[in-house]
Amino acid sequence: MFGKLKEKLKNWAKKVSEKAKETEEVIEEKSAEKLKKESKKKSKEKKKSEKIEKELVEEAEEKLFEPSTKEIEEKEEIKKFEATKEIELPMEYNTGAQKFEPDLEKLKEKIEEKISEPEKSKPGTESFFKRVTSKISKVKISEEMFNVYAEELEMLLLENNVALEVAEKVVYELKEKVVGKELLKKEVESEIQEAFKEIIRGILVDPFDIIKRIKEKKKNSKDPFVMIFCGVNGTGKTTTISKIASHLKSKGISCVLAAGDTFRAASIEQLKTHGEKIGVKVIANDYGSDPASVGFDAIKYAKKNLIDCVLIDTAGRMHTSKNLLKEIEKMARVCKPDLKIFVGESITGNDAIEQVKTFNFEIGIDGIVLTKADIDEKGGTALSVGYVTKKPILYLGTGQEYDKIEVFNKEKFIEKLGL
Ligand SMILES: Nc1nc2c(ncn2[C@@H]2O[C@H](COP(=O)(O)OP(=O)(O)OP(=O)(O)O)[C@@H](O)[C@H]2O)c(=O)[nH]1
Ligand SMILES: [Mg+2]
Repeated sequence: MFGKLKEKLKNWAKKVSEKAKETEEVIEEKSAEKLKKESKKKSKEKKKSEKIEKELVEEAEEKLFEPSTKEIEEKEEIKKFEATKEIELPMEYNTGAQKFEPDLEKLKEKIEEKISEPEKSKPGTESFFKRVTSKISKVKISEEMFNVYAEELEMLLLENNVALEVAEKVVYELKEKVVGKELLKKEVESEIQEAFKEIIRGILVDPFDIIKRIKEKKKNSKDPFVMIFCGVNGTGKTTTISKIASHLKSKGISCVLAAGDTFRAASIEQLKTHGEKIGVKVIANDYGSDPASVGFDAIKYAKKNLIDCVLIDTAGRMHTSKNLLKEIEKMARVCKPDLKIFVGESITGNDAIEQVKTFNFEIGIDGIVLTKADIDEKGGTALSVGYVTKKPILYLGTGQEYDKIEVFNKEKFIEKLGL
């Protein structure tokens, strides 16, 4: 399920992360190289200026008390004074006086030695290269680099049934999240995946709990909870109704099914067969009769028999057929359903997006069931169908059997995408 999108997103994140590492390494190495060169140049300049300074001092010593040398001399004196503090006083034995006396010659030598020692690196400067090296393990994804791969990302999303507006949103938000951000090298790929996760979380609409809604209605009213299912031909409406009724029954919620497809041959028998198999009553009328009245009859039956929930089947209709859309709008007016649920196929891609948009525009849907997710390799429809309508996916159909239905869960979906 959804394997293609999962694989493609993973590969893309890996590729971008590898590229980011490569590119940034070169940049950092370059800058390290540059810094080394600069530092060499500076130390050369420093040595040169020290040499000049020394010459100046010597010159100044020759020109004693000249005002121009005064400062240099003072500095030199301070240096000497500081050096004497660190030097142990050398002693020599004066045989004449028969005692040890300070060896002034040696002291002078030692002072000279001390002050000509190279200056120790100041705090902050010694960790400089260390800082550069630590920077090497961090990378930044540049805007230019991201743009190169953005088109590829958009294409792979579109190829995997993600609607254009959703693909554009993913690319835009990912750019906002990763471009220019300093990332640890080893974390680039996971950071991209984390960003994907967050974006997808924002795109998917939070589903509501149908069972909770049914129970709430039951608490406050004697009327049953009514759901009407619509969609184009063959998407799995009848099968989904049976699956949901079976699921509700297992949760202690009683149901009745309304055979509202009075148009397609054998549709009534099909629903009756399902009803028998799951042990749920089916209300039906003749073929060609008004589907709204079948729904109405089923609601009446539920009220009379204190049944919690009515699920109304409808004939498949193309989203391009205005007349048939009017018919379902009439059914909605008569039956006043608590939920109008669109049933679409996960595998249909962009067509499913167009269908759901039209049904939503014409009758205002409340939620979506995406069927055949078990045979959907791509996964993009599930990502987009809610976003374009701002309505939640409530269930995923994952097979032909009655138990092959999953309550839609955002986090599980993200997990299925391998993120
Ligand atoms: N693999 C798979 N097949 C499904 C799923 N849901 C439904 N089907 C199959 O899809 C086919 C059509 O299902 P129906 O329930 O008759 O579809 P429908 O929307 O009621 O069709 P019409 O009434 O003709 O518009 C059947 O063969 C179902 O078994 C699903 O989640 N996974
Ligand atoms: Mg049907």
